[in-house]
Amino acid sequence: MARPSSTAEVAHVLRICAEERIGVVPLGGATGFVGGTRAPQGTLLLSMARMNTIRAIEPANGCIEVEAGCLLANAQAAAMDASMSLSLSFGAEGSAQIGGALATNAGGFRALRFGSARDICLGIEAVTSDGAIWNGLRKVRKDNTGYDLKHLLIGSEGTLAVICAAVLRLDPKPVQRICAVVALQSEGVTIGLLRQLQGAGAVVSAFELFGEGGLALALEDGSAMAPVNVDAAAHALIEIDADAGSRSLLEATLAKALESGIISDAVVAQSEAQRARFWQLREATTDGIGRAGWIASADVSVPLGELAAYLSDIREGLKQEAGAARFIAYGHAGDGNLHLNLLPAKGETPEQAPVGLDARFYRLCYSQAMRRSGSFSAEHGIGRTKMSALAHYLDPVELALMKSVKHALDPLGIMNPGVIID
Ligand code: 2HG
Ligand code: ZN
Repeated sequence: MARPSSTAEVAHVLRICAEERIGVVPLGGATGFVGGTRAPQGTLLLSMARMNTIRAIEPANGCIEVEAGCLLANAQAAAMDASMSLSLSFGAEGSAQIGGALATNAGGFRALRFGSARDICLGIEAVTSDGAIWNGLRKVRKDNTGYDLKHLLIGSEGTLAVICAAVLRLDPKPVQRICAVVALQSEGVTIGLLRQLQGAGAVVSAFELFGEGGLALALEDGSAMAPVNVDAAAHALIEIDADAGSRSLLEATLAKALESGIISDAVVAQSEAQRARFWQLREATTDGIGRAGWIASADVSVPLGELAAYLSDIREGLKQEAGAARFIAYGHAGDGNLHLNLLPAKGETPEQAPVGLDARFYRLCYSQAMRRSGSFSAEHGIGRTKMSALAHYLDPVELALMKSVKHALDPLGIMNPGVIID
């Protein structure tokens, strides 16, 4: 493992690796889900952990410049101290690094309003596969100077170059964040409720779905209490970025939704502590999945208008397949991204699942998402685990273009070999 402390040192390492034809696996916080930092025998792990400096925080320019190894949570805290907000947020933010978040184009909880990692990145500094340093640390919103190469590197999972530093956009800190948990009449009303809130003028920054059984799973370890009736068909966590009048606007819209029967219960957090507890429920769902162990875990996105039909098609398809296995759909429904998990029946382990059930589950989830102009890999990336799906589902012209890009930027094939494209 190499642990460089500067961009110049990264460049030095890359030059040696190019000369010696040694594969390089850039390593951030290793919080991904697709094996992108698993280093094959004979490759060099390039830990970015020592490059963790916040180089500059510039509220006037609305940006922060950080090194790749800086923890996302530390960059967020620095932004807060400057009365600004770094809008990228996800469960692993306490151990994920900025470089990895950009390399994987992380999504998370606020993509609905602010987009994914690429949408808040203004500039990057990177080292190419032959060890050249590219200074692209621009600080402006508008920049049409030819091909936007930073967007090529963002989401490339370390297969094209090493991101060493970045300029990220800061947004004004919201006056207040108001969070609610609601019990939904069905999974099918999810997007209707989101549209009602937006239509009433609420600035919705997060809209997380707990599909059938999702909230119950979060509560299974007994460490939290349900704020609303847990037996409802589905639940949602909603957060709005608020000004003075926003609370009553949210409450009035939820009251209307109660009247019409779209929701059967709603609780709006009355304190920061209660808001934090609501978010803990969201995290507890992911923890519950980890505890149960999964047979298969898909990360798809579909156009919002298709979300209800998509879920009901998947449930229908699973009726013949899944037997006693539990299906939990949850996640960032407000931006169309769902985490679909197939868990073993209670008291069983994933290994006891029928042979081939995982492959059939993926085929169902992926083909239905693609058929609806969605994505079979929404926010977790391709890594090592979804390469065959990429080869199968991607438009062949798109795949060929990707191969050309890979070859152009990494002709020796030393950048994170075996990830995304062979
Ligand atoms: C989350 O949103 C993560 O909590 C993990 O993206 C989702 O695969 C999962 O269960
Ligand atoms: Zn997620």
